[in-house]
Amino acid sequence: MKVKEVKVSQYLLISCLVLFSRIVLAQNPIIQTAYTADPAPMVYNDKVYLYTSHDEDGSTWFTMNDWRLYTTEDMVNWTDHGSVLSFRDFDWGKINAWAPQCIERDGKFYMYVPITDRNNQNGIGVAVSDSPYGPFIDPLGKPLISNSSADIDPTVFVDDDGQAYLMWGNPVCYFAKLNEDMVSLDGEVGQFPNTIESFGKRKAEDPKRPTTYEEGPWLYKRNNLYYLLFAAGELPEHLGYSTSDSPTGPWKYQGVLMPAEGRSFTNHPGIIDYKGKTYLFYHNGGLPGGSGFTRSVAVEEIKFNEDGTIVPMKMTEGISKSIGSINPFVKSEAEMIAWSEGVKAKSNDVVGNFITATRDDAYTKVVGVDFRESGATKFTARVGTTHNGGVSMEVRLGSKEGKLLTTIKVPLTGGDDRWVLVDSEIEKTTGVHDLYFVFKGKAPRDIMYFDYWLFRK
Ligand code: FUB
Repeated sequence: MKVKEVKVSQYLLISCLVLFSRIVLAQNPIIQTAYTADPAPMVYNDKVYLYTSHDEDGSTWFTMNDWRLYTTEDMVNWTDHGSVLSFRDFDWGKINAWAPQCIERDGKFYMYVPITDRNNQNGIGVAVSDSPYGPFIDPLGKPLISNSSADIDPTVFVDDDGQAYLMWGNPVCYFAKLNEDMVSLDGEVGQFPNTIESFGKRKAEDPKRPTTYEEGPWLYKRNNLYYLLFAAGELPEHLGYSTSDSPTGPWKYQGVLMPAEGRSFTNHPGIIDYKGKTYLFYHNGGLPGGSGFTRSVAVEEIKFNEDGTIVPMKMTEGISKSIGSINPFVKSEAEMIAWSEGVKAKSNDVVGNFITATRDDAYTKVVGVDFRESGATKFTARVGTTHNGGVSMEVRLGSKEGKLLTTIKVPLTGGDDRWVLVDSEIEKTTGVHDLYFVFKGKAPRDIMYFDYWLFRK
C-alpha cells in the first residue's frame, strides 16, 4: 500500500472509531423523542423533574404550545411524562408557551410561564398543582406579571430565609419579591442596572443592549454566593453569569460560562444540585432536523473553582455513566430512554404516554438494567401495530447488535388505542446490562408502538 493510501485508511479507521464512540456514548441531547428547549430542572424527593418548553416538529418560528416534563433518578435514563401544561390552560393565553420554571413550596408546585395574551401583550402567568406531574391550574385568571413587552423567561427562587424571588426579562432583567402564597408580589417590580460591570460589555454596539445580558435568567445559590446565569448576546447566544452577595445584586459579571455553538441561535441555562454534583442544563440544535426553532435539551456536570467561579464549559456528548440502576422486575415505561433513534413520543387517553417507532431499525436504549444474580427468564411487553405481519421488536444486551434475548412478533391491534401483552421465554440473564429495544418492520412509517416492559424471574 502506498503512503497516501495508508494515511487515507488510517483516517477512515479513526473517523469510524469517532463515529462509533459517538453512537455508543452519546447522551446529549438527552431527549430525542421530541424537540425540547428552555430546560427548567427541579429536584424534589431525590428525583430530577425537568420541565421544558416544546418546539413543534418542523417549526420555522417559535411555534410552541405546551410545556413537557421528564424525570430521572440516575441522570441518564429520562422518563417522558408528556405535556403537563399549555398556554390554552390560561383563559387569557393566546400563543407562545416559552421558557418555564417550576418550584415546590410547602407541598405545592408553582409553574411560572411566559405567554402572549389575547391583546398580544407578553406576560408571566403562574399555575399551581398538588403534584409535580400536574394538573396545574391558573389560580389568578390573569398574568401575575404584566409589566412590559420584556416579560418573558421567569426564574423563581426561594432563599434560605423563606423569601421568594421572581426574575425575568429580555433585554433587561427585572425582579420582584413574591409573597408566601407564591402567586402575588410583595412590593414593586425592580430592574437590575444593566451595567457593563454587572453583565459585561457586548462586542457589537447596540444602544438597546449595551451589555451581554439578553434573556433567560436563572438564579442559583451556593455557599452563600448568588449566581445569575443568563443567555448572553449578541446572537448566536452564549451563556454568561454574574455573582453577588445578595439575590437582588449588585451583580458582578464573571464572564462566559459556555460559548455559542450547536446549531441554535438561542441558549438557556438551568442549574441543579443533585446527589452531590451540580449540573448545567442548556439547549442546542443537536438532533437530526435541529435548528434555532427545533431545539434539544442537553446536560453537563459543572465544576467550581475554589473562589466559587465556575470552570468554563463546552457542549459535550454528555453524561454516559448512570448514578443509579434500573430494576427490570417492575414495570418500566417504554418512554424511559437513555438514547433513541427513529422514535417519537406520543400519548392518548388509553395508556397515557408511549412511543412509536417511526422506521425500520429504530431503537431505544436503557442504561444500567440490573438483573441481579438471581436473573430473569421471562420478558413481557405491551405493544401494538397497524400492520399485519412482519413487525417485530428485538430485545438485545449491550448494543443494538448485541446478544439477542428475544424477538417479539407484534400482532396487528389496529390502532394505538388497542394493545396486547406479549410474553417471551429468554435465556437466563444475570448482572447489569444496557438494554436495547430494536424495532423491525417494512412499513414506510409508524412501524409499531410500545407502552411498557418488564422481566420476570
Ligand atoms: O423558547 C423561546 C425563547 O427562546 C425563550 O423564551 C428564550 O429564552 C429563548 O430560548
